[in-house]
Formats: sequence, structure tokens, C-alpha cells
Amino acid sequence: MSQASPYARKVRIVAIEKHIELELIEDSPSSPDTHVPEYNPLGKIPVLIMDDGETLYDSRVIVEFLDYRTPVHRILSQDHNLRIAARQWEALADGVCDAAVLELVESRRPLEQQSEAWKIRQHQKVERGLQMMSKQLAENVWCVDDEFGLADIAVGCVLGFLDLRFKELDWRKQYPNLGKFYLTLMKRESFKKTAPAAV
Ligand SMILES: N[C@@H](CCC(=O)N[C@@H](CS)C(=O)NCC(=O)O)C(=O)O
Repeated sequence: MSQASPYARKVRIVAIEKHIELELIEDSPSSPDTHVPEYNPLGKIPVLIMDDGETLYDSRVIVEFLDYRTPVHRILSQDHNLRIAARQWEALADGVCDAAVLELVESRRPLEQQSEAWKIRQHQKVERGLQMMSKQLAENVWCVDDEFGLADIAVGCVLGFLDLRFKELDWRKQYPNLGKFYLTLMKRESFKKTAPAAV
């Protein structure tokens, strides 16, 4: 995992909320000497390496696995409709992360190789995603059924990632309800302990 990865943060938060201890191994998948592809053919983090050497990826599979390992503080409802609602939130939040990462990677290429159209396309996904999150959250405390769960964790992770890598976006100004929501999340130990440090 990497401290800055929003997907790895999602898994770490779920583990903390559920009191499951994980040994964290840091590995940057973009570094030439990365070991990630030995555990995940897609070369992406997070990967969960189990005691028997079996591996699980991606973050969505890992959080489901962790949630079913212990009934302590379930983050996914047993109710089908609520579960689908949470998964939809997660898909939206992760999709915003995916687009933000693609935009970031493109903007780090040599200027003459960058595609402005590609960056705009990704950025629009980020903007539309934020708009949808704000609209769906409205003035509710939590994303689904007035209960803290996976949807809130996923949204919190993307907001934290935007703070880290897209400071200029100023999403709090545009969407005060998301700002209030993130403040509530940041009161939790799991969010405090996993807050990404600027690198
Ligand atoms: N859908 C995956 C996304 C994971 C992902 O894209 N992780 C990034 C780090 S933030 C990564 O490993 N990128 C390396 C690469 O794409 O080669 C998940 O939820 O785990």
C-alpha cells in the first residue's frame, strides 16, 4: 500500500473500524523495483496478502472480505437495497478517484506529450462526480440510511485525496455540505489515523 492511495486508505479505515489488525507493507507500484505485480497482476494497490499467501484485490473485494470476517461494526448492510445503494456510492467515489488519478498522471508527463482534451475529460468526471455526491448527500449526516458505513468511507477517501492532490479545486466552497460531511468524518479515529500526509 501507499500512504497517499485513497483506495488503500479505504481498506485501512475499514480495518480500523472493525478492529482488524493489518500489517502494512508500503510499496509504490510506480517505482521500478516494486513487488506489487507479484501479488496483483494488475500492478495496483491495495493488495491483501493472507497468512496462507493467497492474495485479494482490489479495494472493493478486500473491504467486503474484511466486513464478513467479523460482525463487529458492519460497514455493509445485510439489506439488499441498502447494500446496492452503498456500492453505488462507492462506485461513484472510486470513479472520481480513478479520473483524478488519470488527470494527475497526465499532468505529470512532459508538457509537449500531454493531451489537454484527455485532462479535461477526466476533470469533468471529477466535477460531475462531486456534484452528484453533494446532491445525493444533501443535508443528511451519512450517505445511506442515516448510518455510517462503506459509502461514507469511500466518499471521505476521495475528498481527502482531492485535498492532497487537487488543492486548487476548493470543493468545500462549491459544496459546503461535503465540507461539513468531511469534518464529521475527520472526528473518527479511523480517519484521523489514516489522514494522508503531503508528499
Ligand atoms: N480499483 C482499484 C484501483 C486501485 C488503484 O488504481 N491504485 C493505484 C494507487 S492509488 C495504483 O496502484 N496505481 C498503479 C497503476 O495503475 O499502475 C482498487 O479499488 O483497488
